[in-house]
Amino acid sequence: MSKITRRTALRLAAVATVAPLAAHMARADGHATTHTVAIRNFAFEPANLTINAGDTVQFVNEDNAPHTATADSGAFDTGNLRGGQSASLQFPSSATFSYFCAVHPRMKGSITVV
Ligand SMILES: [Cu+2]
Repeated sequence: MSKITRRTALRLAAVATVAPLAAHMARADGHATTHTVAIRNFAFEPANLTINAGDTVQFVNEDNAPHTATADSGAFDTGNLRGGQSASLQFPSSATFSYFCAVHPRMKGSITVV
């Protein structure tokens, strides 16, 4: 084996080592999940939810009455969800959100993103 050939072989070995790591990282990103918050009997269920950054929360209105999930801070708002409608929101980074229903402000919930 010449020196050049040996160096090329080492470089190929390094690439082969990096590739599986990259694949593993891609899988780790794929762990983001979707959580469901049911809006049922004029309440959010669960009312308090903790999720990981990157996860998605799907609000599903199971009532006949319209509801919203509206952040106190204005950071998000599903808008009016009629019975049977849903809205999905992704939460990319750590934060805590208190939210309420704009139609029935006594309906309250929170999402903690860790
Ligand atoms: Cu409501």
